[in-house]
Amino acid sequence: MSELLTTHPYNNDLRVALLQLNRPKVLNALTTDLLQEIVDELRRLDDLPEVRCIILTGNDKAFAAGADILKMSQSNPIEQLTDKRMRLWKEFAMISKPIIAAVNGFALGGGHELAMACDFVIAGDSAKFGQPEINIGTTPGAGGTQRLTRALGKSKAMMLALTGEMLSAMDAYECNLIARVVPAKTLLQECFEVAKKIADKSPIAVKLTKDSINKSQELSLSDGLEYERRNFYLSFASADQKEGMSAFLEKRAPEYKGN
Ligand code: CO8
Repeated sequence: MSELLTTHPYNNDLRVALLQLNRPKVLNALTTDLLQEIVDELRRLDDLPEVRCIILTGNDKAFAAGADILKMSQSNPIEQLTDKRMRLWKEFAMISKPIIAAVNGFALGGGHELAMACDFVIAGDSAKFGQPEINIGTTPGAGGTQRLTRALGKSKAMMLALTGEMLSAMDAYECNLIARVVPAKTLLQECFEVAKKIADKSPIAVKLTKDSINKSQELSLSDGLEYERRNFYLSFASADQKEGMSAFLEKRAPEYKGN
């Protein structure tokens, strides 16, 4: 059976795709094969014009509890260096459609890094987030010192990564690591409502907005502002921009075609 369950469409809405990790016995621990499956599926969905937003989730107990420790324990530095895993993380970051991480239960180590690599996180109220690599004699390797520090600032990121402590969903929300906390039982439905809102927008504008915000994590403010302005200008080349503004002026709902 596949390690990745794909339900497409979600809730009979062709525009929202659900990807579900499926290694429940090991709390969705991430292997290279699973990461490859995730990336393959995301690329397929990125190419399907009807899909406007993607939800990535786990199960009630875990989004993902990290890289697979059994597999990792048998690994050596050269294997790690030559493994395709790091390329897969880069490919994950190249997906142009929005990806919402829907997190119930544990999002730890590589699992937390996977959630942070998504565009935003919505969590059930019993979710737990952390970088516990320090507990097993190693250090984060897929963004846990970089994305976490950008999200929380140095002091909180340092404390979390050095102690291996977990953050509750509410703590993660209060320090801006995640976008929303909802009752655990309604997590997917709440994510779907958010995904539908995104799906209603112009796919071109969504793509440009995602691109500009992601660039803000890497560029200086003046370079980022310049980048943003160019994406703003570019949106005016789309029929969707004409449709959006006409619909507003004509007091009707826009019909975006993604061109
Ligand atoms: N890898 C492999 N197996 C795991 C993992 C994991 N990360 N996490 C849990 N499991 C397994 C357990 O061994 C157990 O298996 P079994 O039933 O055969 O004994 C099963 O899942 C259930 O787990 P527990 O019995 O431990 O469940 P608890 O509810 O008691 O505890 C915890 C849940 C607290 C989440 C606990 O399982 C735990 O601490 N897990 C390890 C968390 C961790 O250290 N994660 C970081 C791993 S290192 C990492 O992610 C580095 C990333 C670098 C880049 C990533 C590239 C992919």
